[in-house]
Amino acid sequence: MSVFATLIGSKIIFGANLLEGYMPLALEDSDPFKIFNKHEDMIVLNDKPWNIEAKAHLLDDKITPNSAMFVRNNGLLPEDLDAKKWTLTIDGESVIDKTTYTLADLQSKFKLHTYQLTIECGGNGRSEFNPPAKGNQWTIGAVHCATWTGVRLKDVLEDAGIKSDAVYIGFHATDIHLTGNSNKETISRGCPMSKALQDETILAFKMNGEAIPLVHGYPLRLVVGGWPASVSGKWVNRISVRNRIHDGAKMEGASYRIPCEPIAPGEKVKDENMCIIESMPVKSLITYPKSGAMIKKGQALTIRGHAWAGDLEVNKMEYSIDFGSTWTSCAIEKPANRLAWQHFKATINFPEKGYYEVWAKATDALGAAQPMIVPGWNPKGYLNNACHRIAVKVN
Ligand SMILES: Nc1nc2c(c(=O)[nH]1)N[C@H]1C(S)=C(S)[C@@H](COP(=O)(O)O)O[C@H]1N2
Ligand SMILES: [Mo]
Repeated sequence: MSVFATLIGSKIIFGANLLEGYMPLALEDSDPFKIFNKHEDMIVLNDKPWNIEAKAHLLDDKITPNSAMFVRNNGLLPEDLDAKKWTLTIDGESVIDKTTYTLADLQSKFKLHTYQLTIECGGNGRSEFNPPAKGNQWTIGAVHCATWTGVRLKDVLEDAGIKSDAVYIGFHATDIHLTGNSNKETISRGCPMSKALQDETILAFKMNGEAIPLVHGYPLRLVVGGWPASVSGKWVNRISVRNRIHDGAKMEGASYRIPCEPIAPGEKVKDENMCIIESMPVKSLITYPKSGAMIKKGQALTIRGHAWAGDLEVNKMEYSIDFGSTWTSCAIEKPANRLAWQHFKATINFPEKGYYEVWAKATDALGAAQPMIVPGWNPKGYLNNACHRIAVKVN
């Protein structure tokens, strides 16, 4: 019952008397747009678990508002969630002192930091792979860059003490496995110490200046910008410092892994030849105008959007109106901080009346550019960073 209380935002008096399967009136239409405060143009891919994606034009803001943030849940929302009683435990083979903190401890003991962090689901763009890959058929909308406020994971880990053999961290969370089995974790992933100890890797209490919305990890979330969003554990109550690569749920097999060497589409790969995805590849999105824009002949069109490149910065942003034959530079801003997406714009003049596509291509600091077509097929359909395009008609 108590997940209802969390969603309604108020204790249900006499809730213990509710019959099993009874839906409180307040949630009767169980409208995800209302429950989660999402924009009505968001697309619900699945409701058990909730998976909701954005459309490009909804991501136009420099800092993504909750209303346009995609939702990716592997299990069911946590129940009996009480922030006042919430604790975070640091444990694992490679912690010196297993330590438990309340949220108040974390906030009073460590300095608060605020960063804009780009988080993209490893499966964003999966819908374009052929042969198709199973899983949520994300198009382009499983990415966001919100402002997160919290304490550095590094400060907390150093307070508990890290042994010299530490190689990885793994998060544990309180969401509920789809089977309802409380011994099973929905997802428990992590990253190497080098990423865990970066300044921008934080344990956040706030998103865009307010308490984190329930579906995005209230009351405590690990935020690891630039890496597959699956590393950014929601509802985190434990972080293990490991002396080996973390082996939690969805770390092994083909989960969030790609073939270490490229393969042919549809080819089978042995688990031992699959490598963990780390920094996400360079990518960009045109957020204005909406695909299908109509303009008048002689009218200039200013396009805008964002570009990001995992742990790297985006150095160059270009657009093409001739299906990739020639490219013209866009103006691109510096990131607000490391791991924040960068904003671009360009004003385009179209030579004559007719149908055009505007393609956008970002290049990262090491010279890697987005491919124009879907890149390396892989069994789970990760890392599609093909150029985004929009249709424009000049009348
Ligand atoms: N505890 C927990 N953390 C989680 C998940 C989850 O199911 N449970 N999903 C992960 C995945 S796969 C993604 S893509 C992001 C989605 O974050 P969002 O829903 O805030 O956009 O959360 C990650 N953290
Ligand atoms: Mo994800």
